[in-house]
Amino acid sequence: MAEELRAAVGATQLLTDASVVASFESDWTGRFRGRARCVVRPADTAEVAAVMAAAARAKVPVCVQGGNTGLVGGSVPVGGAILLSTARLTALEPVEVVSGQVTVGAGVTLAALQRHVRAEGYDFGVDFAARDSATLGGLVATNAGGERVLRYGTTRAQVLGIEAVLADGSIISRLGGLPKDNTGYDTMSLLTGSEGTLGILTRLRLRLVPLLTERAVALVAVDDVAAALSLVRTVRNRLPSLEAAELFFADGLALVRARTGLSAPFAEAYPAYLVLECAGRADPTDELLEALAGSEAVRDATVAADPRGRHLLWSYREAHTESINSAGVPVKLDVAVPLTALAETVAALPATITAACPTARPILFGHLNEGNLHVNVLNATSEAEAVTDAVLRLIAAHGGSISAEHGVGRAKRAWLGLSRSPQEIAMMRAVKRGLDPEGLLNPGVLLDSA
Ligand code: FAD
Ligand code: 2HG
Ligand code: ZN
Repeated sequence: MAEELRAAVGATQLLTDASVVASFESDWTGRFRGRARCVVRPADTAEVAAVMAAAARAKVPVCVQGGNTGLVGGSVPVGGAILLSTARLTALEPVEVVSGQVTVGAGVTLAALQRHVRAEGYDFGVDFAARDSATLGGLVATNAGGERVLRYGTTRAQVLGIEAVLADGSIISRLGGLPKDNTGYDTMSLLTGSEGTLGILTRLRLRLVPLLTERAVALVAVDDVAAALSLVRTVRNRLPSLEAAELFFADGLALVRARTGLSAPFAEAYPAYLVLECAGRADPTDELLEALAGSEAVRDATVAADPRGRHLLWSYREAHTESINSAGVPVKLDVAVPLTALAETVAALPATITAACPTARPILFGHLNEGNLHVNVLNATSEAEAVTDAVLRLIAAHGGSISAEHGVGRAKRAWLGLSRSPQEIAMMRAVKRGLDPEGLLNPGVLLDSA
């Protein structure tokens, strides 16, 4: 096996030293840990295919890892799998200006893609705080959402083509970038969000959006979720340039301030806060100020249009994940409910969580317009399963999804049946069996290995 892997990627790209391999064996949050037999770092699709063919011959599982910023344990190897790192799949092809598309390697980070396409007057429709490490392969494999879904949709809406290696080592490649192409089943969409269980993504053809440099960000204090929803409705109706509406609460703000040293945004403390961002060809600041002035939901607000000021206001929101982790390893859940049930769900969550674990300290925040809540629970590691079960059942009872944007991974596999019917799960299993009959790709992620 080692000989074949060495032949596939070259001796220097097969890593077997235990201390080096160990750095690939745990996740960003510190919640998941596994074991890999080795790490391989292929340079292109052909090398990935050679690795997969060797693994298939030896019936050894392969775990795919991009930036390892995933939050559901999907990039952590188990059972002595080969860890395939996409760190060297970093080709950035020239932007095709006429179509507003680009083809990139799966290991390109989101920040590198942003720099590349912004130089040509384009932007990418998905953005979030892990941009410096998260890779495009990871974004597509998890169908990442982030902060601009309100305007541009999730990663799936940006994917126009994929090159990937299947479990038997064969290659599928469709990078032509046709926005309209209804020829049979949508295989690209199937691979999107498949969390490394159906194929290893090696190259991606992406749709770009116009680069909008005139931006205004508002940090707004509100009383509660109902007020936040009413404000977003008002702003959205008046300003089609709205692209982000992010929600957090007083306890999250306190954690962020303790971690970052940021000052209080307002003289008074409020129960809830929204970050709103508008972007266009003309400076949207006046329009945004007018919309805020016209809404009774606003208790206080501050607006910035210059890059430093905008970055500062975003920090109150984007520093949540890191600040929570610095206070302890949380039980981390990513869920969505219909907007009509959001206020009720937010009200019910703390009691539901403390009933499952009396010491628990829940921190909620999220992407308001999609009803996407990030439920982080500190001081609850010993009761992680009970807390997870209680939260996910509450979400399902409100017609929600147990997995909004981070995926199922290893973290939520056992609760899949709360959001998908037995018939749909049987269909997923049939697809997995058809494409990966030996269960070699990311076993135990999304579906159990059986
Ligand atoms: P990894 O963590 O390496 O892998 C994630 C999953 O994708 C695994 O199952 C892995 O096997 C699979 N995978 C990775 N690359 C490939 C490939 N080339 N082919 C096949 N499978 C592959 N997510 C959001 O959706 N929205 C957010 O707003 C958001 N914010 C975040 C903020 C912070 C601070 C952090 C730490 C994470 C955040 N995330 C967010 C989660 C995470 O960044 C995303 O899920 C991201 O898409 C993962 O990319 P990655 O390269 O790190 O993937
Ligand atoms: C975000 O929106 C990410 O910042 C991370 O999806 C969420 O830390 C989390 O729970
Ligand atoms: Zn998020």
